[in-house]
Amino acid sequence: MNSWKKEGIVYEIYVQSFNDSNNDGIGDIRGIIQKLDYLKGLGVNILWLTPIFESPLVDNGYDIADYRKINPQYGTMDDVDEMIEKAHEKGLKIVMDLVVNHTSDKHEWFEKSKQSRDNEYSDYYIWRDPKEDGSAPTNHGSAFGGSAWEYCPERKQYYLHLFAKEQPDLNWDNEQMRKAIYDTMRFWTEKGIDGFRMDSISFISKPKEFSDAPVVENKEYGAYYYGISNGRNIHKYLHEMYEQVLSKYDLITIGETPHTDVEEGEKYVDPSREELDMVFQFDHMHVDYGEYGRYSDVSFKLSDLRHDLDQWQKCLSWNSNYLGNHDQPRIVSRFGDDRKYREKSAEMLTMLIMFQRGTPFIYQGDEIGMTNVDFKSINEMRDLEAYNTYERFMKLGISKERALTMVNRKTRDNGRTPMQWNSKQNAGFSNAEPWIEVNSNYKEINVEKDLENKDSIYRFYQKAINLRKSNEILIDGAYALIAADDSDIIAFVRESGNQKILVICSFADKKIKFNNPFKGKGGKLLLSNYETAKPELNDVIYLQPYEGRAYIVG
Ligand code: ISL
Ligand code: CA
Repeated sequence: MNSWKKEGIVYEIYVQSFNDSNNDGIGDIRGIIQKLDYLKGLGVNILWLTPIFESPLVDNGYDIADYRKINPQYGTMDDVDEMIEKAHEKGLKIVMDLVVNHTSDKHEWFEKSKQSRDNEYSDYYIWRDPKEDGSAPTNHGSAFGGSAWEYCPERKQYYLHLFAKEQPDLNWDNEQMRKAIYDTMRFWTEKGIDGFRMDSISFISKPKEFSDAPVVENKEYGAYYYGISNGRNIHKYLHEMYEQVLSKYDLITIGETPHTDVEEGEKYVDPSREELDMVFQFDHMHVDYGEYGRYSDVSFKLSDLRHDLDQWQKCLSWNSNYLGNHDQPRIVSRFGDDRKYREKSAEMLTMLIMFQRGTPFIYQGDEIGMTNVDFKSINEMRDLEAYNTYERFMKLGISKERALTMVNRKTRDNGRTPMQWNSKQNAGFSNAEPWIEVNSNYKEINVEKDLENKDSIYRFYQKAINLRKSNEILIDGAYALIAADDSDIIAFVRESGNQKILVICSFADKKIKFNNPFKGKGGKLLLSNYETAKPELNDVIYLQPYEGRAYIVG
């Protein structure tokens, strides 16, 4: 992998919630252009934008109707060209979201495909005959709720949609369709973008014959990914994509691979196989699943989080290190403490992301410690997944109160509220009413405040980012977990040549003791989120609540 990819620090921009330049309540491309200096100042060097393409926005743009057109609510193609140019002038790379597991049902391909069984596009999607009784071909549920099959009267067949019914799945076994996707990728690459984040890529290769999935307790349907995740031709198609497109340019590629284990994960990123640079794994996103799956009132166990992260650190040639994104709750609320120790825990968490081995990913707003929202009712939420889940909970007879608690904790809307720029109207995001309400804590938590304070979370992120960028051991050094059984700590060592860096992250809300495994060797403090941390490395270390420390050992 090229050095810029290994040294890169990625910042994810959720476009509609980042910055609104024309005051219509929706973030846009010119809004990003206005903030490029802010992003450069933070120290990140790769920007990943969630989808900005033509879309009816059933799933906030992950339902694309035209891969080569910009959704007017975000701006124009000229704006995009200008953004790419200005970003490059400032040394920032641009990564686009490639959503090719499915399109929108308003995409021209689907509109034609659904018309008949024998036109040029008939085979671009996954069509199957009904069962004899007219019901859906299998019991697969969609990720967002309901069946994954939708009946189409024109063809008298069902089509598959792993997500919303407005997101029909593409048929990757169709060569013409694959070529059309590769053409689209070339189109964007010729425009000068620097990489792709590939949405739901582990789902693109479907089985020839679908079969019913086992149905577990509390579920009406079988799992949406059953027999689908990492399907029979997945690696063949990604290698083909590599040969036809990726190998011809200097691009960074990040595959989103839900329901993928380490063995399968390594296949995507093993450089000799020529597929992708890195993947987003999901094991550590499952640590707080409950009896109804993702939406739960269960808290994570540190031992699970440590185990899952460690597995991927140990087994993959290269990782993408993330704790949150636009599909997840806020990291400080989920893995830290968003009240008393909000600042300290937000800082400790970034040390974990920055100093493990792999490319670090920051989600917008995490650099100021933005928190989950206390939604008072389901009507304040915007995400279709939240609505569908709440409805499912009602059907299951769960109390309204508990249903709201579970959806509140996990709704993707937690991460989607507008970026909090300052303490003025709508947090400085827009003069108009935003498409989703601003978190009510914006007067306390905002960029302006953090920029004025030399001890802020933002300033700490800058320090951690600078260390990650300038330190060869942190970039490419080997990784090894230590203190694997500690009840409060994730600690590990990075090593290169005869130099080591010891990283200790405390998840305790109290003061705790830690025995230095490198007794008597001495060491020098590289970073801590507490001023009380001593510059030298002692044999016994006392950590403050949510303290993170890094030492150069030896
Ligand atoms: O938990 C999940 C769904 O409930 C995930 O496993 C999901 O499959 C995964 O996060 C896929 O997400 C991506 O594709 C979706 C889109 O809604 C998300 O925003 C995107 O990140 C469909 O395009
Ligand atoms: Ca706007």
